[in-house]
Amino acid sequence: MGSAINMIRKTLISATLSAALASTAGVAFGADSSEPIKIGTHNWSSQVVMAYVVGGIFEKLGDTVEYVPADTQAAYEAARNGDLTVVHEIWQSSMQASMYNAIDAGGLFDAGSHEALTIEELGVPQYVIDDNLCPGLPDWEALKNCPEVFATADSEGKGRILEGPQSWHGDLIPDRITALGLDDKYVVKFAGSADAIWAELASAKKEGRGVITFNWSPNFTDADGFVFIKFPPYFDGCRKVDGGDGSCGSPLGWLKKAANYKFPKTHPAAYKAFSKISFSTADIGQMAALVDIDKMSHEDAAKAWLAAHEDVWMPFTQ
Ligand code: TMO
Repeated sequence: MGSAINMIRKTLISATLSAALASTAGVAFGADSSEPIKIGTHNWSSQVVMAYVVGGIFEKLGDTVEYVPADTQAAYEAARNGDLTVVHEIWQSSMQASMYNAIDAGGLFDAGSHEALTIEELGVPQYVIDDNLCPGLPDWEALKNCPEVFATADSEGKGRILEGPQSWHGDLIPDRITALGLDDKYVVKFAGSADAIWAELASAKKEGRGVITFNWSPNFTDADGFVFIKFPPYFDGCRKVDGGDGSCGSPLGWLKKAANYKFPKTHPAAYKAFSKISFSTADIGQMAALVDIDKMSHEDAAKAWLAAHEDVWMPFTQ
C-alpha cells in the first residue's frame, strides 16, 4: 500500500520535473536574438534617460541594445521599417499623428501605455500667478490684456512666447496664436533646445519677470510649480494639421510605447518586459531631474535610477 503511494508520488514528481524541464527548454529554444534592440533617443531629458532605463532593463535580461538618435516625428516611420525596434515615450499631443500614420502604413504596433498622463502646453511659472503679473491667468483670454508683461528685447514690442524646438510639433503653437487672434499682440519664438527653455525660465525667475514658455508634464519642473494656460478645450480634428481652425489647446493625453512588428518574435523576453513597462509621473519627473537639476549625464542618470528603483522595474521582468 505504502509503496503504491510512493510509486504514484514518484511518478508525479518526475512528471512535474519533466514539465519543468520542458518549459525551461522552451524558454531556451525561444531565447532572444543576439541582434541589438534599437532604441531611439530624442532631445529632452526624460526621453533620453528612459531610453537608457529601458535599455538597462533589456540588458539585465541578457539582450544587446543600440541607441540611435532619431527625430521626434520621423521615429515612427523608422520603427515601422525596422531602423528602430521600440519607441518608449510617445506623447499623445505631439506624436499621436505620426504614430498612427505608421501603424496604418503597417509594421508598427501599439505596445501599451504608461501609468502617467501627459500635458504639453504653454504656461507660466507659479510666481507669475502668485504675483498676479497678468490678472486672469491661467485663462488664455487674460493674455489679451498684458502682452507688455511678456515682452523681450527681440519681440518687436509684442509679448514673446518661447516655444520648444520646431521638431517637436511643427507650427502648432504659431497656428494656434493666429487662430485665437493673439498674433498682433504676441510673437512665437522657437527655442533651439530644451536647455534654452530652462535657461530662460531661470533668468526670468531671478529677475521676477513674466515669461511664457512651452513646457510639459511629467517633467522636473512639476516640483517647482509650472501653471499651464487654459486654452479652449482640445477635440479631435480641432488642429490645423487635422483640418480644424487650430483654436484649441492641447489634450490631457496618454503616454504610449510602440514596437516594430517583428520584436515579439525576435526578442520574446524583452518584448514581454517592454509590454509591461509602465512609468508614473513621479518616475518620469525623477528621470528628468537627475539630468536637469542634478546635472548627471543621461546614462549615469539611468544607472542611478535603476539602482534606486528596483521595486519599480523588477516586476516588469517577471
Ligand atoms: C515633446 N515634449 C515631450 C518635450 O513635449
